[in-house]
Amino acid sequence: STVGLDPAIDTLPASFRWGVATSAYQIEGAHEEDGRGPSIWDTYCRTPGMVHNGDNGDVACDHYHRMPEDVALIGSLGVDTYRFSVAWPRVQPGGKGPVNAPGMAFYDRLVDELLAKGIDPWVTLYHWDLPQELEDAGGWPVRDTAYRFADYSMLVFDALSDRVRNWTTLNEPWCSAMLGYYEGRQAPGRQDFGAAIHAVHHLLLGHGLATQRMREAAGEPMEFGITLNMSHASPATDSAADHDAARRADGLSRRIYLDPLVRGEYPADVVADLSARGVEIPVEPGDLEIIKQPIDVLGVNYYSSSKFSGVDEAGNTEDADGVPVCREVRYGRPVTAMDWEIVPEGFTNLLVQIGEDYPGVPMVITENGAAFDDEADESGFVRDDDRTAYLDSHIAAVAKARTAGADVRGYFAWSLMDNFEWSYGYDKRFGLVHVDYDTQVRTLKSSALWYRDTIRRVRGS
Ligand code: GBH
Repeated sequence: STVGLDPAIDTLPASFRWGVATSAYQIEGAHEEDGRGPSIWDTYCRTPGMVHNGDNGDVACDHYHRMPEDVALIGSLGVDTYRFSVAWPRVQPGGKGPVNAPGMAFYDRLVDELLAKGIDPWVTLYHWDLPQELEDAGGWPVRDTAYRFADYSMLVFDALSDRVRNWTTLNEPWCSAMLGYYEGRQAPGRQDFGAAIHAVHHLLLGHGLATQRMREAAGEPMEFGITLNMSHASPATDSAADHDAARRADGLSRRIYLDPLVRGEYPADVVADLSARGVEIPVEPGDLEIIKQPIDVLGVNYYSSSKFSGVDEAGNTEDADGVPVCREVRYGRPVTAMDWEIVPEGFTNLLVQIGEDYPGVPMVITENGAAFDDEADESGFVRDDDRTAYLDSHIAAVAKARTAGADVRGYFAWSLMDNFEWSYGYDKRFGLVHVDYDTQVRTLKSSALWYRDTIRRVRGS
């Protein structure tokens, strides 16, 4: 490849873990097979106007039927770990009750296939596909959903824990709560700030309950954790208003999760800000002890960073509802196809900041990657130097954070292959592997070859 290798990458240790990641609804398809029930994403996709081009995950990458071929593909990249999610509606079609054996059997086969290829399975229990019946009963804003999640987690744990050692409870609870219940940009598409804050607490409670029960049941040492999407929030200027906006942005996106998880308390400033908006976090006695389970590994998903201002374009510091302004301000950098700015130093700063604020919590990058406007040639090959450059600068950013003291132990590229990019449908491609959605043919992009070579080089093999 003509894209260079940032020399910082050479400081990563040979023991550093390398992987690729996917999630169930984004790749599996087979939406009605083997007793799978509907999830909030099936419903959201069928709601006109919610997903680009009216796309849905009915077929996606047809991974459910092509799993052995896909595991071979993962093997060809030379990674040591594969992060995938289990679809709750396959395991419990209605979100409760006994295991749906044919659905669970798919993950059983997947784990066996991975182990046969020498690839360590890394399970995420929830990547946004809540069984629709649980949403009909109130969804994550309702406390009972946390208990349902713990029950579901134990079904998966019982089936796979003889072979799986890496367990992530939730992927990006911020997205589930804020995009799902406040902004409405993801399933279930509600727009109620109070409901979203209730969802935050019940997601965290579900994480705590599930982790407690799995760890109790584990006969041998395993790694339990949660994955958060985070960015580095900095003030747009040195003004007090902008500093306060950055504090509020960081509070609602990062500290409202990490403080209860690691310290067993919600941040006082965030609680005060919420209460000024008439919203209380529905904490019951004992909840915070349950949420504060030891975290063996914190998953960090990073894509971009922005600055924040406490003043809007018209000079106001409050919006029409009296809510303090928190306006995103761009760095002015090149963007990806998602229109997200490319800010690798925000990644370094974020990881160093987490290491300083929450010492003793090892981290793994569970997602990092980018969508670009790929052009496949007749053979399906994509020469994606832009993606390679993104990966290069961001893996280097991780290496720099390690040098500065952050305890980061591994990196997963998002994503193994092009897939269903939620409300963007199939329009946005994040894969290291190109998928032709007409033929389902997979072709390694040049970024995949670069990633494979980089892993080899760091391992010294
Ligand atoms: C991840 O979410 C998901 O885990 C994964 O399933 C998904 O495919 C992948 O990223 C790519 O999107 O939205 O304009 O305010 C990442 C979600 C992306 C949410 C960045 C916050 C900030 C820019 N995050 N986003 S914007």
